[in-house]
Amino acid sequence: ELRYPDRLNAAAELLAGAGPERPVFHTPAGDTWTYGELGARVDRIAHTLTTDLGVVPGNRVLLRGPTTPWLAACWLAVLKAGAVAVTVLAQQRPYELATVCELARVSHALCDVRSVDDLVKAEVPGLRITTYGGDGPGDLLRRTVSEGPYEAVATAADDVALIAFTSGTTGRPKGCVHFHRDVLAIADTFSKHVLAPRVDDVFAGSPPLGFTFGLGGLVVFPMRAGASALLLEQAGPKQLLPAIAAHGVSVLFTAPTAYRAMLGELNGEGGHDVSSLRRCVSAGENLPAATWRAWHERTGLRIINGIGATELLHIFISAADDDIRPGTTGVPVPGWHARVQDADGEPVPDGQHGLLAVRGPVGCRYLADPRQREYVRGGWNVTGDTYVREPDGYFRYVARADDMIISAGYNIAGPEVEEALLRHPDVVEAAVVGRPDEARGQAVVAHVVVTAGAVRDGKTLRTFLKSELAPYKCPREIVFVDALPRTATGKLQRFRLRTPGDQ
Ligand code: 3SK
Repeated sequence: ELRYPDRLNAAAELLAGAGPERPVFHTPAGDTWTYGELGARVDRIAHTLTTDLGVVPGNRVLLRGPTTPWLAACWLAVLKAGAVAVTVLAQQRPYELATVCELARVSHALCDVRSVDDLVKAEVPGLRITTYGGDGPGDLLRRTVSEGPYEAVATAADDVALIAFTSGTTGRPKGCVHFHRDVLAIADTFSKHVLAPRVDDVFAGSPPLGFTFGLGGLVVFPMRAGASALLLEQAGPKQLLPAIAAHGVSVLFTAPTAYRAMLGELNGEGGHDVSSLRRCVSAGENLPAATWRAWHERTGLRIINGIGATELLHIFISAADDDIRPGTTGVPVPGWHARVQDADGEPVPDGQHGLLAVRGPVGCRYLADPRQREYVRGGWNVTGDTYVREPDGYFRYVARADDMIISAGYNIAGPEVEEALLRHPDVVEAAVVGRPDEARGQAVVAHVVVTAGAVRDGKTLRTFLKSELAPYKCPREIVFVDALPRTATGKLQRFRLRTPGDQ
């Protein structure tokens, strides 16, 4: 069982992870920040927050920007000042940002100057926005009036540190509330026992810091181990592969789609040196055994598959080294318990499909949302995934139990895309589903009914959606239909839309 002192500030703990001369962050341009430099910058930002911007413990501060050391420094400073970091993805659009700010009652924002336009357009009443420069502190430090060390606010271990947003199945984003102790618990369970990081490890990967997969893998885990991370603003397979060789990356975090794309590159003419890698983590969607085998054959590396959730902050089922069984997710991470149960919460026998239920050091706490009652049942977190526990105790993924679309590692709620479509004056009905897609796992497909006489123009609708939604949520295909398939009682039959030509 994990035990933490009653007073615990996660940022102060992470900053104390290594001596001041040790490297903590690297950039693709070749800059390196040491723990000492990071600590000094975090202190200056924390001074700015409290002295200049009037932030007090408990205030919610939105963080927005591409993955850079400055974004990580802002996150640490918010926690060090006892405030609550509210994280969003850099691609989120004004409507989505306004919703998040309203739900989390955000008072301040620290925003990369390159991502500020949409936040301004969100027109959040009373929001105080401070920008930092793309590759420097910008306004953030120019405003600083106090210098010198900043004493971390003596937060309680179960004071709120982070509200991480995830798309809900009904389209209304859900804020997942996490404590200071939760931030350390993900490092002291999955990272410590499965990754077993070393001080000279260099972490890198594709998930952004606005996604807890990335926040854990690129900031919390390396810092808890006194190691370092390469922070990449552009982290597609084409950028990851050369960066691995150039920076000696040893621990890689990405999604199955990226492993498949990297295999394509590795098997192509250019070739890349990936010999520095010793750990490869895959999460965000199910990792097919074929991808695992192809990667192993090409690189000799055994991918660490894992299932995590924003609700539970990071990975809770996984396996390491020789314990890895391709085609399964693994076993509960030390500190976690898992079982497969039926809709009434009764455990089902091994070998049978059911709902995955887990409990451990981090629990789901939705911010003022009745969906809490569906996720946490009888003390178990019911993740919405259908799983089988094999007789040898390994957990095997079957499917999502609800209508979430998982495309290229992103969780997308069909109803959220439908809501955006319905904001277009010509759209009368919309149904958005995920269709099997070789490259992405699933592709977002929208079925749309337009008003009589309106032009069936997919291009116009797509342009409209781009201003309403993050690009990864925008449908790959828009199908115009006369009517949506419904039951006699008027309920939408989504399953009939998932196979092309079935509607
Ligand atoms: O949502 C996920 O799939 C996930 C995976 C790993 C770690 C964290 C998260 C949220």
